[in-house]
Amino acid sequence: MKLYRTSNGPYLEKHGGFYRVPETSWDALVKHEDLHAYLSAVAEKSDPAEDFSSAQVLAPIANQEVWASGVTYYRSRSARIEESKDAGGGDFYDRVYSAERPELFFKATASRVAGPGSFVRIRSDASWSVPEPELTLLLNHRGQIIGYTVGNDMSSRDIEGENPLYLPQAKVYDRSCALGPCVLVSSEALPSSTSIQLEILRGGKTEFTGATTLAELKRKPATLAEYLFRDNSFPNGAFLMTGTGIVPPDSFTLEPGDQIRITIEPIGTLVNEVAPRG
Ligand code: DO4
Ligand code: MG
Repeated sequence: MKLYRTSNGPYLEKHGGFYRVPETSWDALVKHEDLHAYLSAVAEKSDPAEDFSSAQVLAPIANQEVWASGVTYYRSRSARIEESKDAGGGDFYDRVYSAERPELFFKATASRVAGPGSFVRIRSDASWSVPEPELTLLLNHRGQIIGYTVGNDMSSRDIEGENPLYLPQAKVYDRSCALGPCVLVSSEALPSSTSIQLEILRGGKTEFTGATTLAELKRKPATLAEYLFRDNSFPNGAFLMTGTGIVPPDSFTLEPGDQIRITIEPIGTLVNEVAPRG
């Protein structure tokens, strides 16, 4: 069951049919006692809506904060060690990969998040920018996983590599995060065979492709969520990105006009374009 936030309000997709959701407050949906049961009842009691295609699909976020996990895949650990070796930061990444406590960092508020089909940005003062395709958890105010979406943790690798303390600047800026196209509403863990695919198109041609699976994710999503909610409350719930396992080669940097396509079945494909400079 998939939940979309659109310019016409929320829609539910079930067995190929789209249904309007009577509860129009996204925060209230995230806070619902049992979202899955509520949406199942909506699909059973209502007729499919014909007007979904006329609605603009928006990022599935209202007053939730977005947080992110770091160095949860071996590929990410190796890339960070390489990029920060001149700054003497490499050891930190190795240590956090093996430590019990995960790396969690603040990523975005809703105003910084790009929805499906809209622009993401690269920083004007960065020279090495990449997308990070990440399975993203939707957590309710109790810290329970109530769904999954596709996330892009846009990152400035030169700024991050210059000094690990620059991480917030490398990670948090306008349109540095994309979420969508929907929330797969489920509290079940996704199978380890779940694949995450990244394709970057430049001038309509494939410039980079990469793939991984959740089998490569070192930490359990539920453990990441548990750490985020330790002594930290989220009255409207939160999104938690689970880290990247796909890193383009060091020679690659994003350019304005690049199209970024991230697919996680069974959620869908999140497509964004890099905004023109300025
Ligand atoms: O430690 C820096 C950030 C790592 C990250 O964003 C990732 O592994 O996905
Ligand atoms: Mg990341």
